[in-house]
Amino acid sequence: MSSANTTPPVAGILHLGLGNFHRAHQAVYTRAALDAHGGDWGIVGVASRSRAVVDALRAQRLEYAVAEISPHGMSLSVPAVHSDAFVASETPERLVGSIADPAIRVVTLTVTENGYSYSAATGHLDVAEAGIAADLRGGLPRTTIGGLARGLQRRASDGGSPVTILSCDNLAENGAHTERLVREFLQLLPGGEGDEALAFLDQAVAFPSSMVDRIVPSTTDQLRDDVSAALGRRDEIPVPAEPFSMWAIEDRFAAGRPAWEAGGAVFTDEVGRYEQMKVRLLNGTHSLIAYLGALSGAETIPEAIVRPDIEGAARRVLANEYLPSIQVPSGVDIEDYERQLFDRWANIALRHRTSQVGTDGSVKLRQRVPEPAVLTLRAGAMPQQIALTVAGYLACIAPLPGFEPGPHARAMNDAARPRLAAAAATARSGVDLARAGIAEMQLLGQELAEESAFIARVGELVDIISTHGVGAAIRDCAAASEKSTTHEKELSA
Ligand code: CS2
Repeated sequence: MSSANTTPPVAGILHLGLGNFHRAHQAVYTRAALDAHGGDWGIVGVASRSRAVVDALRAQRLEYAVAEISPHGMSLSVPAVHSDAFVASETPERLVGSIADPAIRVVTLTVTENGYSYSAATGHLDVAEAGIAADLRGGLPRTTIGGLARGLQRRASDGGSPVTILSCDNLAENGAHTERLVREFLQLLPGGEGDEALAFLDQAVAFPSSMVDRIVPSTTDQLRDDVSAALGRRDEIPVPAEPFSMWAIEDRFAAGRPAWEAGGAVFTDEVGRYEQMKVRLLNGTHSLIAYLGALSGAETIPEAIVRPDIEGAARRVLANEYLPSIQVPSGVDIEDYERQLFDRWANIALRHRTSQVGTDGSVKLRQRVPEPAVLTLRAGAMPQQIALTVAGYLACIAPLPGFEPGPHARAMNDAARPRLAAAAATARSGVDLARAGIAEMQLLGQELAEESAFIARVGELVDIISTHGVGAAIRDCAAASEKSTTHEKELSA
């Protein structure tokens, strides 16, 4: 076990989103950077609302363990990189002040796809969201984007020292996306109030993109007990994580950065390619496994992927629908990458729950599904397995009357659930439900909203799942994919 010395490092990073992912990913790379090169790169961790992690961190001298879990066992490390922690909703003033603090040179974010307050339909800032509307009216910010904008306004007027805002969430072009939302917020402020900050952004603020990857489940009581026993002291907030970890970052920092490469991070101009590869191949396929798995009664991803029908669907979506939509980053052996994905999903010791991956599908699918689906449609084929993923999502979140999706689907949280459930309650068939989610609510963006054949196929699959079960829908899609591959082969023969 590696354990750092106990003096908290001096802070240079403010991190928004103190969840498990940050603590098993960026914190570990930062420990490696500090060990290799030193520097004032301690992290002030900010939780948006919950006190749980902040209280525990403070009670544990700002330390916790990362438990790397594989079928071969568990190994522990203690990153000890946090220099303080607080809750943004309790002290929004401190959030604004910290973003403005010149000692902070990098602000990192893991606030999930859900934390960016943007509209799935347009990709722009969702001004109808209550938090954004309130933040635009003034006062202390409640949203991440509002907080960033207000903090950057303060920083601009306090001397404007350069800073980098680094998104580490599973969003396409997450740097540009974050910058666009912050700018939109500032542009919407009345009377040119945001102008000074906008000029500051032009000159001294960088928003590089990054691709992050590590499967990090939720913490269980069992893990708390196991880790505490191994450490010989109580740890209330250990984080379980798979052995695999990857971080690809665009090297565009306004005021320096930690030597994260010491932990294996890759600095590259091809972050866009890494993001697409990861968000589609890993996350897109993950969603399919989660929804089909939950509907099949699987509590965890490994229990789902050992089912031959789900593994088959996962292999087909990956090879036929996601892979053709990406450009592989140079130096990545894609066959090896794919092999690793299946090994990672099969990590039975990790107990990654289908309900965790299935949560927030309304914002996650928007990132994973539309472009590959549209590309397949443009090439003249129906993206069968993507349609199946979306049908699985709808069947889990908004089951048609009389259909019981099971406890793992019921455990998925999703902000779109009430609206989708209302549509399901009056739907005459799956197509009505698919139309409500894809065309009316535009959960998958504007382009797919107009693809009536895709919507019809999703609806048909919802009906098959509801009347004959998820296995029948998987077989139906497998047969349809088989037919179109044979047809393609005949055409090219
Ligand atoms: C998962 C991701 O919950 C999900 O939607 O697909 O959290 C996934 O485990 C990580 O992105 C892996 O890096």
